[in-house]
Amino acid sequence: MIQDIISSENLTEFQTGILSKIQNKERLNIDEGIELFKFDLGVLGILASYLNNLKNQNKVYFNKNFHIEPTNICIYDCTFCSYHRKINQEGSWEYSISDILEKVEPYRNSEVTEIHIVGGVHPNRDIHYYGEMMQKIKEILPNIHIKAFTAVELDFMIKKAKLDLKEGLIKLKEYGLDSIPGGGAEIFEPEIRKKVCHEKSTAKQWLGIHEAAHGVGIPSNATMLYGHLENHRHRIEHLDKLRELQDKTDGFNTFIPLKFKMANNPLSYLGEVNTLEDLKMFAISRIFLDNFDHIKAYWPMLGKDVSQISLSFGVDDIDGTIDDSTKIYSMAGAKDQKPTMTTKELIELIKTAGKKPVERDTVYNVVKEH
Ligand code: V47
Ligand code: SF4
Repeated sequence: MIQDIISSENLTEFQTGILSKIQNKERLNIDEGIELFKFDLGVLGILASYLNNLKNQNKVYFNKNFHIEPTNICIYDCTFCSYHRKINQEGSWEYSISDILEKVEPYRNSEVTEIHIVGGVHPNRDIHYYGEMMQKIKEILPNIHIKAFTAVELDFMIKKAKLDLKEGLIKLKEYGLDSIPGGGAEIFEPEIRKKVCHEKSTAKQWLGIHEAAHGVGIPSNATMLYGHLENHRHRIEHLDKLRELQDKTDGFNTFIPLKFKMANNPLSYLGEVNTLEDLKMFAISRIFLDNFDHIKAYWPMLGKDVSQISLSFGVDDIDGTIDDSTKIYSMAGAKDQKPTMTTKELIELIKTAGKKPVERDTVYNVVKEH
């Protein structure tokens, strides 16, 4: 198939070399990664599907999960964020532990395997507060996997507790933290990072926290926020740093490209990139990140239709049931204002794309093949 593209397409010598490398499963360098954006979308789809098929065959993963967002009060004010508020500002919330337990209670004895907990960086909440929250959640749901706190939240709460990174992560693990979601990575390039989230943890800190987590047996996810002020080089350099860390630790479960959503934030004037760009981003992530097994399309952000199409562009995971429990994307203008999909709908979405639905747990153990 790749050979057919090489002989039929009007390609430069550089591009033909890239295709040969992909065919021989050789790693692409940064310049080659950037060049991929010039390829036709159909060609990228074929290349990404070829590589995805080698890793995951026809399988598409999903899980049964829900989110808790304990607070949207945040000390930072990232310019892409529609979600954060200051204390007592209209639209802010800060749930107490008992409020949170009330939200968890309905899932007692359910088949949900994961709870995803992220929120703003609240100035007064520390590691012990969140520790108690996790312990009490596990009293209700003893077998649940807690995937919680972006590296930015962790950075703050660990420093606030005056612990070093390793001690803080070990403490959180003792409290019940099982893995770390991918948020807070945004874009690593320092000049753009300054413009979109100038005060919060640097790229080096984000990578250092994930490396330290992997070192103490806490796996994590990785993300990249794209479609704002960055260019293609910044995106590929971001992927390159993730690929480098994955070589070192093998601790990332999945990579999730996050499309910038424009509503109600200071970067609204930028608009949003189109679906073609989204699909290219998914395919290129699959091609460039040769040491990541999974590429996730987060459906509450992309919408159900585009998530389904992304399955032909290297994606093998569409996250979970969610259960209308996240506000990050609805507040930023996502089409689905109350994101929830039943297991039946998720299975249907995957099957109608010609793929095999596989229910997984957070670390990709198979729960059930459908
Ligand atoms: O770090 C915030 C992003 C992230 C906007 O690990 C925005 O399984 C687009 O990381 N437009 C938090 N993106 C969410 C996150 C995540 C989501 C789903 C699954 C996983 C996982 C992790 O949300 C933030 C930021 O990059 N974000 N505002 C916005 N307007
Ligand atoms: Fe706070 Fe996260 Fe929003 Fe930045 S993206 S302002 S850290 S809630």
